[in-house]
Amino acid sequence: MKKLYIISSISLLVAFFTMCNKASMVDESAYDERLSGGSSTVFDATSKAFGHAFDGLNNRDAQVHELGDGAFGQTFVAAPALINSGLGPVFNNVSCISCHHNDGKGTPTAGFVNSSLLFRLSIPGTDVNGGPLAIPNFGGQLQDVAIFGKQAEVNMSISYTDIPFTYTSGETVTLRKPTYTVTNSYLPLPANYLISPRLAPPVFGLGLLQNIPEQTILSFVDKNDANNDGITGKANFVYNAHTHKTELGRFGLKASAPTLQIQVAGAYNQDMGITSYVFPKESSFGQSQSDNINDDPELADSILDATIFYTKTLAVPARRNVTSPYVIQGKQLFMQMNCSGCHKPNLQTGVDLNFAALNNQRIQPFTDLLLHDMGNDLADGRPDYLATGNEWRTAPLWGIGLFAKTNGTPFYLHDGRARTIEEAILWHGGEAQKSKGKYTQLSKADRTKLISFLQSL
Ligand code: HEC
Ligand code: HEC
Ligand SMILES: [Ca+2]
Ligand SMILES: [Ca+2]
Ligand SMILES: [Ca+2]
Repeated sequence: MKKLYIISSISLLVAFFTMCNKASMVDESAYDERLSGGSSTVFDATSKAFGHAFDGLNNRDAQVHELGDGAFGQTFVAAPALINSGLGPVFNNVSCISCHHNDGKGTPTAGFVNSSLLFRLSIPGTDVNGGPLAIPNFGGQLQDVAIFGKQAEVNMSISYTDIPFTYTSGETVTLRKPTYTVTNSYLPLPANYLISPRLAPPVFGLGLLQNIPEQTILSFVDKNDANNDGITGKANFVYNAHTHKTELGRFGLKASAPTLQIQVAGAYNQDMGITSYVFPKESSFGQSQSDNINDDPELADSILDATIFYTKTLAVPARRNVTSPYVIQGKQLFMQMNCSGCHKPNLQTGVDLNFAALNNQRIQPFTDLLLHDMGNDLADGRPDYLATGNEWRTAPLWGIGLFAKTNGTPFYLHDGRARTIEEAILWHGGEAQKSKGKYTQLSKADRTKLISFLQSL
């Protein structure tokens, strides 16, 4: 019954959109705040909340999604093998799911089976396409695991330094700052190498983010800070190795992947050592340990396409407790402190006549998909196309209240240094300094309301 009611109010909304086609003209009273992912939002708040396909996929699409779901969970092994062959020779992990736990965020360990933290690598300068400059014999990513008989490029270890923080109201929090140590490098690394730690983010809702019109994202850029709120924002423009064009970057923690196709094929290639029609060369091609033979792609085209389709068609979980007074007041604080200057609550997707679930949807991703300078404390010091060493893509906040469910122990920020949402906010700086400053001056009661709101996402 509940579902029927939601569906009928959605069709009303859809009719409304088609009439006026402007998000700003939506009748707020007809809008259900729980529907973070539009009409295909799923009502599941368990550990499986991020793993559902859109409602109403036709039979064929539902089958392709299933196939992609299977592929996402497959463990690859070294060649020769009958199935899932071709792992490595060097890699970071053996399957998509072993980094994206329950289709959610990863765990920041280095060198262990469940490690979801990887390190991008380069030296200062740019390549012919404006991207990071790869290092001979290492490429653009450090693979810290190898198949039998080969050497991992390096071993990584992490240590944390505690940093105490005290609120205006007196309470204290302990933050932890990571330091990374590279050991057992299989060949010497150049002295000026740069690394960027990246923890696996969730993979749901990405078809919706891919369908946000480019003009919408670009309209958020405020290069000279005309409205004087301290926030500028920058779009990343990156090379698409498949179309051979420069395109708007949307995916990855520095928005350096233009499409899900590039992101997913890149993950197979770099994270697992699996070649495909998009990236037919091994990530280690040209390196001293590689056989440097360009074999046929290790992954069938249909499996790559199904995995891409899977990440495009994972639905977004609904918000919870939206009518709680605490949550409502927390949302007001979020808006008042201008967290929403970057974490945009409402966006409208473009036209996609093939997928009703993606077509003209009002969604609440809480991101602008732009890069922002987040200050020196969060900086990795490594540029990535137009992203500087201080810049990160605004993390979408939808689903953030479910990380503890999907991951057991939740971790936040690009490297998982934050163990709580509170710690994540306290690391904000740079363009977010004004918002962070306001947050630190809140009373304890107001901070609790803000966190209740974030936990409802
Ligand atoms: C070693 C861990 C690891 C493995 C294995 C891995 N990923 Fe990822 N994934 C990441 C990290 C880290 C990022 C962020 C990358 C960046 O910032 O460039 C990411 C990003 C993504 C994104 C973009 C999400 C966003 O919000 O922009 C998608 C989609 C994705 N991965 C899909 C996959 C698929 C499909 C596979 C299997 C073929 C896979 N990943 C395997 C760690 C991993
Ligand atoms: C200037 C833009 C900006 C503003 C303003 C901003 N944020 Fe963020 N936020 C980001 C970026 C960028 C990240 C990702 C940073 C990283 O991973 O290192 C982020 C990450 C987060 C995360 C962690 C998400 C995750 O999945 O790990 C939370 C929680 C968060 N912000 C909440 C807030 C709150 C609450 C406020 C207001 C007090 C706020 N942010 C203001 C840009 C902003
Ligand atoms: Ca391989
Ligand atoms: Ca490498
Ligand atoms: Ca501004």
